Amino acid sequence: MGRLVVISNRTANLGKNTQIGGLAVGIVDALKAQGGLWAGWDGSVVDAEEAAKTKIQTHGNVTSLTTPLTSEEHEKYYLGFANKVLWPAFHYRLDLMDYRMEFVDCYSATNAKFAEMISPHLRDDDVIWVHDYHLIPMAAELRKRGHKNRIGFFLHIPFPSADIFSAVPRHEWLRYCLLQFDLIGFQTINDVHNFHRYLKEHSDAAIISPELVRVNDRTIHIGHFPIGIDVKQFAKVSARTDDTIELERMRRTVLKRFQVISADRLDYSKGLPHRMKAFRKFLEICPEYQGHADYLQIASPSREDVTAYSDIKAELEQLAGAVNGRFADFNWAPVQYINRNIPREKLAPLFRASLVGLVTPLRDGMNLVAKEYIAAQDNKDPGILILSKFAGAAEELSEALIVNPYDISEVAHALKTAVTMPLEERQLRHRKLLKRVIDHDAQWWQREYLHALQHGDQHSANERVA
Ligand code: GDG
Repeated sequence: MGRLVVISNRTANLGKNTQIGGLAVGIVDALKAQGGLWAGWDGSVVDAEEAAKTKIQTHGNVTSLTTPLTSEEHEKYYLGFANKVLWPAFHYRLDLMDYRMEFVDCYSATNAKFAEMISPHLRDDDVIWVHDYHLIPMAAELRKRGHKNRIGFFLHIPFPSADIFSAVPRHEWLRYCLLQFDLIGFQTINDVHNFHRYLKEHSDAAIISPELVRVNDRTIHIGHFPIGIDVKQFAKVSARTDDTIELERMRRTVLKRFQVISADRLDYSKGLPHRMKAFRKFLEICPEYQGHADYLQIASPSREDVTAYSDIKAELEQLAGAVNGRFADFNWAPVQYINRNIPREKLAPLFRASLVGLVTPLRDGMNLVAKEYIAAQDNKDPGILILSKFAGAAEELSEALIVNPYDISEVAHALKTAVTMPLEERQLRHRKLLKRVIDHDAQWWQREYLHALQHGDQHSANERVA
């Protein structure tokens, strides 16, 4: 078996023993098991001369290969085409798309720069796994440099409907690039269907079966591989701070107070203002809970250089202030809004201590917070997950209270249902949800994907698409 080569926009610091998220956990495990290379941007922005340098670091059998970006690449490739064109469009926000020709040129050139960095390090039997919308042209760039390796792509965000994708400038070129991969992996069955429909309507690719597409002399495998979390690690961290749990139990039973929690990057796709309005509506329709319901919204800063992100931040802050202004009393304020990154070891016990996990993105590839919230509960007195039907996770987590995040009143009523749900029903739902989160964890995800990539002809996961 050859080495595994992972290419992603950002790489995790392999040398640091920090708590890392599900995606990185899955990838690091796979790299360590197989030995290999992880290549990408090192996160810094420097002048042109420095940005041409490659940093190589080796940790055991894994080597990391990173490069900085120039300020032009950062602005046009990363903030520009990736985050002002592809991100909004793939999340159905064509209104926020800000397309400029120089963005796509720089996006293409930066992919070429990464390929140039990686190319001399590749061996013929390496298996290459490329991640996400930043790197759609990567297989095409590597093929140009003569590499015939198996190259797979995994899209972490939704693949939108055919109409939306065809509204992305240069979608024909993006399609050409996608079809240079050997395996295209999506999060959900819905994404796979959207991709098929787009190919049917906008290309002459032959769709042989749900999991096979043929273009000229190439065969491309398609599949869905719902990403998971490191369940054991998350459950361990969440159980660590028993004091928090005891305090919450006391709040629930003695003070009759409970907590509703949300934690997201502050991104317009996550539906934070809609959710805040739903909480306000809940306090209106259930006045008996005024003084008893605490809503904790953790919103970690994200892409603050993009206007759409600063706009959503201002809107959320205004709303949180307005809800508190209207309902707060001398000894209670309904909304606690934190616009900072909270350490992972604090996040997990907070999930565990909250009666409701409110996860209502307007669109999301998967949403790991939904799975983390379930993993953090203990079955003696588990909380309830309210989940958007537009999160990829809703395909798997059907025992959550599934809501339309645009319908403020529906979400408010789901909050009421959640806080009045009998213990036995909460336990039953939690047992079923936890099983699914455990069955499809981060390790399962990487194994399924890599199996399909390495043995393109007998990929078990793709058979589920039928
Ligand atoms: C993309 C796709 C897909 C959040 N706040 C804090 C914090 N978090 C952690 C969560 C979770 C992660 O960040 C967020 O993951 P999501 O899946 O919810 O969302 P994206 O960042 O948009 O990720 C998404 C994912 O890729 C994987 O394929 O699921 O659909 O959009 O782990 O816990 N972590 C810490 N402090 C915070 O304040 N430490």
